[in-house]
Amino acid sequence: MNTAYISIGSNIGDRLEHLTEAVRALHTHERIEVAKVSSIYETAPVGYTDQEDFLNLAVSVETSLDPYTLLAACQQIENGLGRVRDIRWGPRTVDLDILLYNNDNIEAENLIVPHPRMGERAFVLVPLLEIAPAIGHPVTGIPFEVPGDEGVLLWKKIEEVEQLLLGI
Ligand code: GSY
Repeated sequence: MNTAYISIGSNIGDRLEHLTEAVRALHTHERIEVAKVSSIYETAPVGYTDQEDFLNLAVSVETSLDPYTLLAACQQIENGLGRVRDIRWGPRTVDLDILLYNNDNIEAENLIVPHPRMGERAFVLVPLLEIAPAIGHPVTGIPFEVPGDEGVLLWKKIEEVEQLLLGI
């Protein structure tokens, strides 16, 4: 079995509903089990800033899928929830980014793991470190540290999210 960490974000329409649907879709996949969910954070947009605030969370999954098939499953969930890829870094119904897959270092055309920008993004690291506090970079072993949590506000606490999304 493999462990992967996935960052999920939404900033269009019913953001909570989109996150909920995305986590449920992962969890109901026959070869993916969502093991942990973080709190949900409301976060200021990074990159293309002229857009609405996001809701973001991180999940850990146990999966028998290889990373590329996991990526395809994530993209299928995005497409199923109506994601249209138009503006790069622009608004999105839902976005699932594979952050880490075991301790693998993957540099393929369609998949880079660890996610190349995760070390600079508080909206990724605040939720990730909540569910994996001691996690480090698979190559360097250096623990990830949040580069200041400005623009990242707690929106729904982890206990409520666990209940909502995992029924625990
Ligand atoms: O890479 C994920 C999409 N995205 C986000 C996001 O999820 N949250 C915030 N706060 N900013 C973002 N910019 C992009 S692109």
